[in-house]
Amino acid sequence: MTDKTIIKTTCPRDCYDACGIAVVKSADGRLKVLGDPDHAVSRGALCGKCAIAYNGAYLDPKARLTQPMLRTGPKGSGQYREVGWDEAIAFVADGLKKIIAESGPEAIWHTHYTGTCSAIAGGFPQRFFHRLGASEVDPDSICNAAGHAALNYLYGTSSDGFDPRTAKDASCVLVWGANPSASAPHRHKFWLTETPAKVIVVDPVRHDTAAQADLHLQPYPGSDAALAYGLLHVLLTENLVDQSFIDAHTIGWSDLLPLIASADPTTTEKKTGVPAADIIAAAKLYGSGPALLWLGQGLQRQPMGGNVFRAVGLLPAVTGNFAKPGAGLLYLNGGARRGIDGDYLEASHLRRNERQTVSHMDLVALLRHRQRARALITWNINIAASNPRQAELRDALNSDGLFHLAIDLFPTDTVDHADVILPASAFLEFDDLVMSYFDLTVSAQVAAKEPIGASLPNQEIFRRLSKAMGFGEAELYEPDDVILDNLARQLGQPDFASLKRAGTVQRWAEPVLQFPDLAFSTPSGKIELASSAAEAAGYPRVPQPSVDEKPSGRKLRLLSPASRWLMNSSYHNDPKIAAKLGPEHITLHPDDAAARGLQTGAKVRVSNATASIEMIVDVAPMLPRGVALAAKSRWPKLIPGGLSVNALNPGTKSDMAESSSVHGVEVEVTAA
Ligand SMILES: Nc1nc2c(c(=O)[nH]1)N[C@H]1C(S)=C(S)[C@@H](COP(=O)(O)OP(=O)(O)OC[C@H]3O[C@@H](n4cnc5c(=O)[nH]c(N)nc54)[C@H](O)[C@@H]3O)O[C@H]1N2
Ligand SMILES: Nc1nc2c(c(=O)[nH]1)N[C@H]1C(S)=C(S)[C@@H](COP(=O)(O)OP(=O)(O)OC[C@H]3O[C@@H](n4cnc5c(=O)[nH]c(N)nc54)[C@H](O)[C@@H]3O)O[C@H]1N2
Ligand code: SF4
Ligand SMILES: [Mo]
Repeated sequence: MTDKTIIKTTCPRDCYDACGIAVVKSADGRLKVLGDPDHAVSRGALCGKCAIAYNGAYLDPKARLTQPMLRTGPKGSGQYREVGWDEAIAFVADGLKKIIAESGPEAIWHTHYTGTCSAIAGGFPQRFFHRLGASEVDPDSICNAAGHAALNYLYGTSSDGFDPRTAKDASCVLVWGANPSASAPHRHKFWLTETPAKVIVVDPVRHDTAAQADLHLQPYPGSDAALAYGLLHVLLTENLVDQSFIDAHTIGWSDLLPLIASADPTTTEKKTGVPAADIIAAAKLYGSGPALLWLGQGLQRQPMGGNVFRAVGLLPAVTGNFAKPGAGLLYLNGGARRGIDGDYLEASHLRRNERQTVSHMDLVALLRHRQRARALITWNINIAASNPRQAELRDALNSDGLFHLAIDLFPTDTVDHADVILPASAFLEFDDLVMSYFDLTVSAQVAAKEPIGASLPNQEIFRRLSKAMGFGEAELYEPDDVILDNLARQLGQPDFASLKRAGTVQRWAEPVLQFPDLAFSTPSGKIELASSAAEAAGYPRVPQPSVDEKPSGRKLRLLSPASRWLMNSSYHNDPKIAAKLGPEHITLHPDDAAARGLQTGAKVRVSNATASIEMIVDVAPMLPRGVALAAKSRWPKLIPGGLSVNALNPGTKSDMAESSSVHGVEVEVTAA
């Protein structure tokens, strides 16, 4: 077939999978974006959502932002005029210079997350913000900061996970508080089915991965620390702990013993709702040989998420599950695990002032404080859909006197409030480099088409802004091809061209062990089961076998994890995705539905002190009583009431790192 060319690239979404993509280009220029049949992860099929969106909204100039725009009407009115890049960039630079002169660069805030996880489009813009001296909304506080903080107390790192290839050597894989069937579909379909290991899932929801597992424990949300202690109790009484490993490589074991002693299976069943027999079975399976623990991000999005992570994170330590094949734990595998120099990518040496940060949980308060926040730059993020306190955030974004620049692919709810809108190019339109946060791979992102309209990749937008600001540092103008070659070399490749030819490479030819030399970057150099650093920061020395208080009265605990048809809020604007989603649904346990006289299909009001929205009921016995399930982050403006599930989130901080506790939201559900 000579009339078709195939370009191979990589999906850079915030997803465990990092699928290989084959873009088939016809002679007339039409594109088909498909899963690469030769790629070890995607094996010929993208997930359902990307298969639709990459052939739909992503390629559609009517759906995408294609021209820079300046606001002409009141904030939120949607009135803009198209301008050229020079005018838009000059307007932004003038605005920022004025603010710097009057209030200093700290009054300029930016917020970004993982719209694209590719290295340059995700990392290079930081060079501009460092040079500017801007303040930053702490990125991880919307997602996984509590888990990072907790694992750092325990292991001194949170981003050096197991090598997934080692699953062939494991006798047990324990998936705790993740839902790969939605959030990592190819791990659900292949990785978890191809390992010879027994699979245990711990999740309040009986999702597809839980249903497929050998054993599913279904605790009440927020009771996992107690459940972890229940497992520790059985491991100890069954002689399945590794005492010589504990003695050599951990500190604080004796502090744990009284807590473990009290956590017998019967007590733990009462605290968590998990049958004692299942607790015993799970501990025996986990203790039966080399075991992998996958700590989900959903698990720590809880009021006591840090404590939960410290408690569940004890399991591999007391069973000696490190430095051998088939053993380890994984939260995320960061770029540094592969040798990427983040300081080079982000040029952190350009910063001259101390970086100010706030948690996403405090964003509404920040934006109401006109002295502290005079400008907001949003890029790679859709706060108006993803953040807590949705209605108040919308008002705060609409307030006069806040200078707002939004950079996105699409006209999101966040973009709607901006003074200046700049169109970003999508990953199909430029070269970059992608690192899965699951596998220890490195992949090329390869341009398959021209940028849509006048759009530019993030990095080029920030180069132009640097120039307009009059910044002289060469780092701000380093071209993509030079950066890509430098990054490729850091990752053990001769250059980017060879990575492009290879597509995806394993960073290390053979599966690597986790903590191979059993050295830990904690204060003691050992695994800190008990942590003085945690204690000094106001936490208990050892994680506590505590459970969250259950909601009072008729309130339910609402979980709103990843939807299989959305990537966070992304793709809701694709009409085919919107049709798959239908109206917002809430799933109830049959007893909770009956107690409210509700049946599947009923329209309900879901409310709390923060908001009240309408949803449609599904009744299914897939949850513990007292728990309700919705899905995260639709675009508010695409919902009849103009508010999505995050309107209900009061933005309460978790116990560590001022992080999101979105799975701790409580609601009342009544017939509408
Ligand atoms: N209820 C509830 N809410 C949640 C969660 C939950 O579990 N429940 N999870 C939270 C979590 S884990 C996260 S990480 C956050 C995520 O929340 P967000 O970071 O807001 O994620 P997205 O909604 O995907 O928004 C990313 C935006 O980046 C844009 N984008 C994509 N590529 C590019 C690019 O190359 N350049 C630019 N400039 N823009 C680009 C996309 O179009 C999209 O609008 O949501 C949080 N919200
Ligand atoms: N399709 C799709 N994939 C995604 C995303 C998406 O939005 N859509 N988002 C991406 C992002 S940004 C992230 S951070 C990851 C997140 O992906 P995951 O790590 O899978 O996290 P969540 O989807 O928030 O929640 C996972 C599970 O945690 C469970 N959970 C909630 N509370 C508790 C608890 O107290 N105890 C236990 N044991 N389990 C609990 C939920 O029931 C849910 O099944 O997924 C990424 N992949
Ligand atoms: S979002 Fe995840 S599953 Fe879907 S194509 Fe991208 S990497 Fe694959
Ligand atoms: Mo996330």
